[in-house]
Amino acid sequence: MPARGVEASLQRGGPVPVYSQIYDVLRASIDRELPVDAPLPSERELAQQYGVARMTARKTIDRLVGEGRAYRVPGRGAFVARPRLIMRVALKSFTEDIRSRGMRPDSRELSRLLVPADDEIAAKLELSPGEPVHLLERLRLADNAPIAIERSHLPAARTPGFLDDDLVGGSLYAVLEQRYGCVIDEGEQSISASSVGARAAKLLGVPKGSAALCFERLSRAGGAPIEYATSVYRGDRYQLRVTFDTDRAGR
Ligand code: 16G
Repeated sequence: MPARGVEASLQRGGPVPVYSQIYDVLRASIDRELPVDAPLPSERELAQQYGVARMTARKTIDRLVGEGRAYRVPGRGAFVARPRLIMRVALKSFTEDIRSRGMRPDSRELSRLLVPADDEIAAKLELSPGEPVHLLERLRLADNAPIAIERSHLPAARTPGFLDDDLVGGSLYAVLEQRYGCVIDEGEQSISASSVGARAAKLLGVPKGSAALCFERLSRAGGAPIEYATSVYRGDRYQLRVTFDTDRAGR
């Protein structure tokens, strides 16, 4: 584990949030030094050692747990997890994904707003509640058929002028890269089964209650969250493709 005094090497107020820097230190320890089932520092220890709020320490551990690099035992803390098979879901944009299937992607914008982040969105984007975020909601189409409804939340501080952007070519990721210099290089995605509600059914052109896949994706650029998105995909039109890999070295 990092020696005491390491907090001096944290860069506060820089482009990489303190939370991400602590995560990097812990992850390096897990990858290089710590055996399976070794205890990780407690939230209290991390908070003291790095001079951060316990909430920040908890988020760091949460991320390691979410990635399968650590596991929690109630009342005892967090421990190094056994390496596991990882399904790599490529961080493709909708545009790239649909093109790679030989179809033509398109979008219909449903709303674009500047809103204060609620507690959940703020936590995901590592903002304080109430900080401004851009919300973009789109109906996504492939060969003119509705496929998904996507709601993207972007930190407004990193995307100034987004409300006026014309989203040339329809790709959000292209705009993030070309206009804001944010290249998405890391992310987490969870997928769950669901059914479509009345509004989504109408937009997607399917009966209410039809099967759907729900995606939740947090994407980072340069270590900091740039997009938190929730999407509902038609279960009858969309099949998820993943590549399968034994991720032993890069746990
Ligand atoms: C993907 C992402 C979505 C992102 C979009 C950007 C999922 C479930 N969602 O659809 O979060 O906003 O790509 O696509 O993978 P675009 O660059 O074509 O707008």
